[in-house]
Amino acid sequence: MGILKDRFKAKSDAMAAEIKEMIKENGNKKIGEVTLSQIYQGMRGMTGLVTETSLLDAKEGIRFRGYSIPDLQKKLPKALKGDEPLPEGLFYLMLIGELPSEEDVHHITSLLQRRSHVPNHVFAAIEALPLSTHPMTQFVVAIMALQTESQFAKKYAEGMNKKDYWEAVFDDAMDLIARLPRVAAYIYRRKYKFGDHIHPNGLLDWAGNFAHMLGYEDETFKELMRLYMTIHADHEGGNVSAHATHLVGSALADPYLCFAAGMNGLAGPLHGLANQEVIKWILEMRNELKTELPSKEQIAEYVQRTLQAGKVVPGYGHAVLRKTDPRFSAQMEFGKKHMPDDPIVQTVWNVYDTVPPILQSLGKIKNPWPNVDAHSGALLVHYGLVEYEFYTVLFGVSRALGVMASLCWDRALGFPLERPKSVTTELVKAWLQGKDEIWGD
Ligand code: HAX
Repeated sequence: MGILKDRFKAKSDAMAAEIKEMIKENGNKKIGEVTLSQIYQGMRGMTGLVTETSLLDAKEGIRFRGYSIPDLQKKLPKALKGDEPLPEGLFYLMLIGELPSEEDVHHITSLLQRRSHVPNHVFAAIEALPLSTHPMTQFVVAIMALQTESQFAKKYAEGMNKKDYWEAVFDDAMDLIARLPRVAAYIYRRKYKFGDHIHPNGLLDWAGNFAHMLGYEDETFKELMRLYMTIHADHEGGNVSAHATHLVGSALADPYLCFAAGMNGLAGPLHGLANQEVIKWILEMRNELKTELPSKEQIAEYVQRTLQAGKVVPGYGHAVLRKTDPRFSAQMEFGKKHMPDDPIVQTVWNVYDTVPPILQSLGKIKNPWPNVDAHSGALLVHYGLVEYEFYTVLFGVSRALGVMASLCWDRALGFPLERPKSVTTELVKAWLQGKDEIWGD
């Protein structure tokens, strides 16, 4: 079957048996309570999903299979002369649950290279859209056009045995991850570089080749892409893109359909689109104040104006985290190492000094600290990637690693259709009056 698939099969079979036993023994044990405010307010803090690939702690931030971002930077294989982890290694870690060797990572790089062919009709579908179409819309259209290639959809139509679902999902997941950089680079070069496309370089790693196809040959930009693709890959299961991918997958929609659903969620400004909103907000502030490097006083005043206009300060706050996002910190370290004097990066740091106390003073915000999106755009602008409407596509390419690894696990563990119960406010009111029996079954 192939080394990676064999290993995944062995791991997931063992895990499936363990879970079956665990449910048999403990299936009726309560894992938490659900409050009325939780069902009205976005199910915050409600445990309702199992996701193996990563886990978020409110104070500590993300851990991938137990490893923090600094751990990944130390322990995952790197490109030749590089310092940042290769995202292929993170994918291996999320899929198999163990750190990969250099050889494992090279194996994934070459697997992805071999599977990266994008059929012409996908480019034709992109070309059919007006140039003005938002890059995320182009991205989703391209993913949907790629769905013609789904092994899962084909085999399901032929009557595949449910024991084989995981394998077809695995194949689609690998193909999709392999193809996304080419699709994303095509969208970028079409919209912003007069359609002057760049051929893939088969000698490069997945993220390095993506940087190359985007048209950025600077070695440190390639390093940034490796870091970027690693830190954006996964954020446990409840965030909108991961949850949407998982939910749609539970109906046995194929991985292309699932990923397109996840990307539609990522395109929302409270989720992934926040990365474009941050840089737009900073550029508008600089324009309005007519300075490249606004002072902290000027930033504070601009923040107040944003809030008074009934808008959020993009890049700040989080539904789970209660401290500075370690993904923000990793990017800040990158900035300090490679571009400490760049005014846009310094502005991000000045905003970091200014915003949290202001948000805190409002008294309603649970987390006044920056998230991943507060920093990413400034690093890209430094290298000349200024077309901020494209930023969420970069996020999306990375997010495929996590949500596709999870989808493989979902099918290997035989997770069923996801279908929580909903109620009406009328029913809630009756329940508050003690008419318990009307909850029904
Ligand atoms: N600026 C202004 N107000 C904010 C705020 C911010 N950055 N963050 C939260 N608030 C407000 C909320 O809008 C809410 O106000 P109302 O009660 O008037 O509706 C109140 O503070 C309480 O919100 P919360 O409980 O602290 O936050 P939520 O869990 O509801 O929402 C969000 C979390 C990330 C959506 C929120 O903090 C936000 O809108 N942030 C700005 C957008 C952003 O950066 N999104 C990216 C998040 C990370 C991510 O997914 N990246 O892809």
